[in-house]
Amino acid sequence: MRYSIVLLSLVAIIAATVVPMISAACINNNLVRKEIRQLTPAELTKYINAVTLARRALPRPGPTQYDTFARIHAMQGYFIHSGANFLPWHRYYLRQYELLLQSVINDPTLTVPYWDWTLDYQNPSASVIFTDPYFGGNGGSASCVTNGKLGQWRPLYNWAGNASAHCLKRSFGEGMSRYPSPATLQTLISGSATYANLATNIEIGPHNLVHSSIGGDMKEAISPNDALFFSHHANVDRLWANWQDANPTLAGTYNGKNITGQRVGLTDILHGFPGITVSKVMKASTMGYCYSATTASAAARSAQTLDDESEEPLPNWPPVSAEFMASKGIDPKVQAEVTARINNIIDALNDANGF
Ligand SMILES: [Cu+2]
Repeated sequence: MRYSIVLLSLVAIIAATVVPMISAACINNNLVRKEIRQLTPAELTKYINAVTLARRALPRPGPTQYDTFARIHAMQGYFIHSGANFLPWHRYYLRQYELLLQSVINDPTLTVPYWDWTLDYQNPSASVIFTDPYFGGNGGSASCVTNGKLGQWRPLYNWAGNASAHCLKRSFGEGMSRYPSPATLQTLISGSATYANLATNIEIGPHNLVHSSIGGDMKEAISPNDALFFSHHANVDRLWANWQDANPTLAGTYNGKNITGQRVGLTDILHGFPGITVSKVMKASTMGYCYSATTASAAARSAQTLDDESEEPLPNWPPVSAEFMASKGIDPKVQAEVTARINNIIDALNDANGF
């Protein structure tokens, strides 16, 4: 009897130590990344202040911290897209941004809020995200964004990473009408049987769609010029973390190819981050953060008119433009193969769902 109690406690201890290793769920002391509409007014203010501070001119001449950080993405642009390393690279990059913001406001509890764009799928351009308290709206004359606490900003670098100060630009496109519903996205994610499938499904599907539909800086290699980038990518990262949670046996797997054609492995170094291997970013929990569940977001839901009864058919993702590919140095042949695959997947999902 006594023995079995000890055994039971041992099992409990093992379970308690093992579970966090495979889960990004919010347990232990992980910092919680919330949906941006779940932030309290004080939390939103803190986040905006941090971004504003990272964008302020420094006492020394030269770029702001924010500009420099955005340029990292432009410089690595070719290597970190259209391949398996897309998810780990952006996970690490996003975490470094979070640490940067923490440092400028001297608050290690700050987290980057994610933007769950599926909550806005019925009319993304009318989302509260694009209003003054958040990121500001569509660009006007010359595509310049003129409102919003995070929208009024003159980034320093252009798509090539050269100094070329300009207004922050957005130019909403027709892709705005094709954001996936929560159910559609869920089907896409849960239908991804391998890591390689998942990475492609997320990147070529909704990830590219959100970037290209917002347009302007967001559709260039210098997309982090727009603070929306980080909340968009927090959501992308959340999809990977959720998939890892839902598939414990696949959570530690990393496979597929990079854009260069190279087969990937856990010991690969993340481009531009010497010494940082993919294995170091496989678990959100060991990186110190986790994601809140969107379903807990009463505010987000109440701001929308979600109707679970009338699901829209699965969208056809728009093709990536030649201009977009050129700006990323993407080989159109490789892109065509990937696009064909995603279309097949979408078609198969449509069939399976009777649309
Ligand atoms: Cu990117």
